[in-house]
Amino acid sequence: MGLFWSKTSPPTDPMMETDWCEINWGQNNEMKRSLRKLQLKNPAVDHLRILVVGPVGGGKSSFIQSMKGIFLDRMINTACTVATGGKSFTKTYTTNQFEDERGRNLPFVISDVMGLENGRDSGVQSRDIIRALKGHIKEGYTFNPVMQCPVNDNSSPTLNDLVHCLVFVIPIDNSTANWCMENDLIRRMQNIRQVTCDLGIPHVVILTKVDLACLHVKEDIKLVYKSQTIYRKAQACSHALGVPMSCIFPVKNYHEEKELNPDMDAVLLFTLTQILDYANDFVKNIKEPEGDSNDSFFSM
Ligand SMILES: Nc1nc2c(ncn2[C@@H]2O[C@H](COP(=O)(O)OP(=O)(O)O)[C@@H](O)[C@H]2O)c(=O)[nH]1
Ligand SMILES: [Mg+2]
Repeated sequence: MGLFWSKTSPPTDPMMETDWCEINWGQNNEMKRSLRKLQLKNPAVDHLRILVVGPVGGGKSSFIQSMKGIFLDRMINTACTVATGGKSFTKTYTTNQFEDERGRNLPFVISDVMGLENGRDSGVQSRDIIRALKGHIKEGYTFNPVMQCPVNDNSSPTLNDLVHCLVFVIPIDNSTANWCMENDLIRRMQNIRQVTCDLGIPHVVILTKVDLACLHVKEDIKLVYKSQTIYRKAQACSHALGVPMSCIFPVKNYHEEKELNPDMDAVLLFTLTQILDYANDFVKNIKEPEGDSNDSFFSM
């Protein structure tokens, strides 16, 4: 385990012969339309809830902001939401809603938490993430790295408060990844994944900063599923976290661009479509608890 990125090849590796995943380029409007009209598979659920977790500076907020921009069909200002230093900019449990360019709400939300950090007394505590998964953390709760969220913060969560798909956001550029992927952080993510598995909540991994990991991809995002460098990092991540390759999605977030790029949008929209499909499959089988136990949501 440990610094599993450091053994990776230089960023100018040759391309693979075939893509390890096919993206339908040029279908952005169709993908956006399907997501807007997504039929939720459980009538008691108003929206699918996605939770993003991962190391501070990994690109969680940038992923959310990129999605907002894509659906609004314009760039949005991220100066107050995206981190520039090593500390987490996001301190509260924040749920992001999405609307399209005509102001219509989309049938999903993405919740953002404080980033994971190395060391016991910094970053979000794993137990708080587990509480968030079960819907026990209220909107606006301010995370405290040295104190867990009180047990009764939200003692009677509804189906809409539960997390329907967990997304680990992991940067794969060498400079951030080397300190992000310390044993301590990997272990914490493995623990969170184990609880997610126990609860039956689907989860995926998004690999960010692919442009910094591979020069070819920086020049042409369409090569993202052809780059050997990115494929190997995805495999390393799959082994470290125990998540199958089919659930690992490399993306490039908007970070320095001044206008939208249809190929970047295609990769991001493809990824979101998969995540929401998993979330929608999950809600199909969940019911309101009958007794007092909040965990009975998960006894299917
Ligand atoms: N080059 C590049 N930079 C990115 C990408 N995603 C995020 N960033 C940058 O990484 C930094 C941290 O991002 P942020 O979204 O705040 O991370 P968070 O702490 O996980 O929410 C910011 O400076 C972003 O602009 C990406 O895909 N490529
Ligand atoms: Mg953030």
